[in-house]
Order: sequence, then structure tokens, then C-alpha cells
Amino acid sequence: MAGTQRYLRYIVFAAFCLVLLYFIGSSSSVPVASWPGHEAEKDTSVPDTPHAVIPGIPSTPVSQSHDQLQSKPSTTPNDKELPPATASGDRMNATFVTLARNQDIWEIAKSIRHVEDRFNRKFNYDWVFLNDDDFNDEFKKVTSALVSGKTKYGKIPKEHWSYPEWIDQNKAAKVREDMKQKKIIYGDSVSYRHMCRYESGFFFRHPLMLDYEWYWRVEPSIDLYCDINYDTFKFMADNKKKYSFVLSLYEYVETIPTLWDAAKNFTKHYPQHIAKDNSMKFLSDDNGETYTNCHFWSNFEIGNLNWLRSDAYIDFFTSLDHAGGFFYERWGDAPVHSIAAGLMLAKDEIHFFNDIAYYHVPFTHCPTGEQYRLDHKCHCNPKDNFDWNGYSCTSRFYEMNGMQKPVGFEKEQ
Ligand SMILES: Nc1nc2c(ncn2[C@@H]2O[C@H](COP(=O)(O)OP(=O)(O)OP(=O)(O)O)[C@@H](O)[C@H]2O)c(=O)[nH]1
Ligand SMILES: [Mg+2]
Repeated sequence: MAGTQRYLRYIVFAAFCLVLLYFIGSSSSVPVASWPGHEAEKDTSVPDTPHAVIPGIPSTPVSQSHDQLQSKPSTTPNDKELPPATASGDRMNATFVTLARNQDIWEIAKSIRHVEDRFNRKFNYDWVFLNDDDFNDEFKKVTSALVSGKTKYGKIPKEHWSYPEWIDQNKAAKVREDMKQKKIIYGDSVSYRHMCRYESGFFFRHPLMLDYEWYWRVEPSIDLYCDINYDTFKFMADNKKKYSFVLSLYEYVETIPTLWDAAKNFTKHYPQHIAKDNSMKFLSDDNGETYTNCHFWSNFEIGNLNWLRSDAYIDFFTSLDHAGGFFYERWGDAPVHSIAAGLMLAKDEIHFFNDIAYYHVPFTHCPTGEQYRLDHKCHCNPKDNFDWNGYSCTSRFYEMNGMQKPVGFEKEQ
């Protein structure tokens, strides 16, 4: 019996030693590194948390106190709402608009990416795409994924992309052949002429555009180089602007030999449409006798659609269209819009967006002034800025409006 008791005492003593050894061992062991991903997988109560907190084992930077770690999850998403990524406030009744073909998909994708990164991710405006053909599914899929607002796709009615009945197509074909010989850019292109006529007289009347009051035209392959932190459409409305530009230049005379005559013919028949305080000094050096060939480069435009849909503008376009120069010459929509804005808007209704840094081959508008460029994260080379170049008409615009050129422009010429 005494032997059995002794035997039992040994067993109890051995068990006690084992328990003691276990406690000593666990309290003095070095904490094992925690692998966040592994722990996060296990800790399903904190979904998507890359650094799950295991009490007593710091897995976060030492700057966070223990209390902070205990009271709330250590990383995003936190329990509070994150601030919105978009700008607050009302939106204007405005849209981007692009005329494009299915084959332009990757070049317009690039443009959209620039516009979204620099501006529209904060404002989420819609984007209307127009085409003389049906857009295919790939075009729609890619562009709608890139645009932060709603996207809409419209087919241009045949009557807006064909010869009007008064055009002699043989005469038009002969002109194209001549222009081809003279190597005039797009001189032999039929589609380019339909495009210029459509942009001059019809895009703002497409049923999809009737929902809007403001537009921003975007072409394939453009770049935006600086952040735009305010609503440019609201700026236009608040400041009573109707038309705007970033680049201006002289048109190739060979493409518009009789455009100014057609414009003068219009002013004779519709004097009521001519604004009193117009921009004639931009358009002409001799009070309207001849044209300077200066125009705002219309591949960029922010403008008012109601102005383009007004009787004044429609009368202007209809009058030019009957003169036939879209087909018998090669009138571009840039000089057409510019002459219309120059004659029928007051000069302070036309705005130069110096702060919108822009590229369309082959010209760059890079804002003058280093501090502005730094503050707006611009990535254009100021040496590429076209504004103060002899072929630009922007100095003329400044002079006509009595505007001071931006500080430092002489150094950046
Ligand atoms: N749907 C359609 N869009 C066109 C056609 N031709 C041109 N466009 C679009 O009309 C706009 C002007 O055409 P561009 O070819 O860029 O003309 P441009 O700017 O004078 O010349 P580039 O220096 O080549 O850019 C762009 O948005 C084009 O995508 C066409 O035949 N069909
Ligand atoms: Mg273009």
C-alpha cells in the first residue's frame, strides 16, 4: 500500500513538473512573426483587412498606440465613410462629344483616359459618341468602361452625311483631283469633307445632343497635360461665355479661297445676326474686307449648344452650305465655327482657356507660367507651347481684348 502511495506521489510530482515546464517554456518563447496575408485569411471577422491584429503581437507600424489598435481596425477600409472621390456640388447640363469610327477605338481610349484623369473623374459628365456607321460592341465596351459618366452612342442620319441635292458631284470630284495634285492635306478625301460639314452644321442637332446645353469636343489621340480642378462648364455659364479655345492658328488658304466671300454674303443678308462688339479685329485687318485666316482650332472646343442651335448660327451654316465650299473647296469646321463666333458673339463671350494644357498633333498648348504648371501637376514641356509662335493667332486675340499676356511669356517663346 505504502509502495502504491509512493508511486502515486511520483506521478503527481512528475505531472506538476511537466505543467511547470510548459508554462516556463511558453512565457519565454520569442513571438513568431505573423504573416499578414495568412492571418487575414484566418480572421474572417475583418474582411479585406490586409494586416489583421492579433492581440499582443504588433503587426502594424510602431507609431500606432496599443489603444488605437484595440479600438478600431488598423487599416482601410475603416468604419467611417471615406470622402467621395468626386467633386461636390451640382452638375451642369453638359456632355463630352466625340465623332469617331470603330477603328479609332484605341486612340479615343487614350484621349478619354487623359480627360478622365485630369478632369472628369471628379465631375462624371456624360459622353456622346457619334458615327456615320454603327458602333461595334468592342468600341462600346471599351469606351463605356473608361468614361465615369453615362455613355451614349448615336448613328448619324444619312442626310447629314451625304451630298446636298444642289451639289454638282462631278465638279466636286474634279476639285478633289486638283487638290490631290497640289498635295493639299485631305484634299482628295470625300469622308473628310462630310466630317467637316457635319461638325460645322449638324452634330449639335443630333437627337442625343438635344438633351444638353454645353459640350466639350474631344478627338482621338489628344493629351491633357495639367489637372483641371474646377468645372469648366460652370465657368462658361457663370462668366457668360459661349465658345472657347486653347489653340489658334492660320488656316491653309488653299482650302478656303472663297469662305470669307461667303461670310460677307451672309452678313449682307443677315445684318441682324451680327454682334455689335464682335471679334472682327481677330478675323480681319481691314475691317472685314479680307480674312486674316485666323481660326480657333476646333478639335478642342467647350461651347454652348443653344448658341449653335440658334437662328443666327443655323442661318449662317445654311448660307455657307448653299455656297458649296464644303465640297467645291475643303472648308474646315474650324474656320467656320471661328468666323461664326467672331461675327455673331460679343468678343467677351469667347474664352481662351490658358489653363487647359492640350495637345493634338502637331501643336501643343502648354500654359505660360512655371508656378501654375507646378501647382497643377503639368507634364508638358513649356518649350513646346505654340501660343507665342508666329503662326499662332493667340497674341492677336490678347491684343483685340486688351488682355495682358501671362507673366513670363517673353521667356517662354
Ligand atoms: N465617324 C467618322 N468620324 C470621322 C471620320 N473622319 C474623321 N472623323 C472624326 O472626325 C474628327 C476629325 O477628324 P480627324 O481625322 O481627326 O481630322 P483632323 O483633326 O483635321 O486631322 P488629324 O490631324 O488627322 O487629326 C475626329 O474626331 C475623327 O475621329 C469618318 O469618316 N467617320
Ligand atoms: Mg484630329
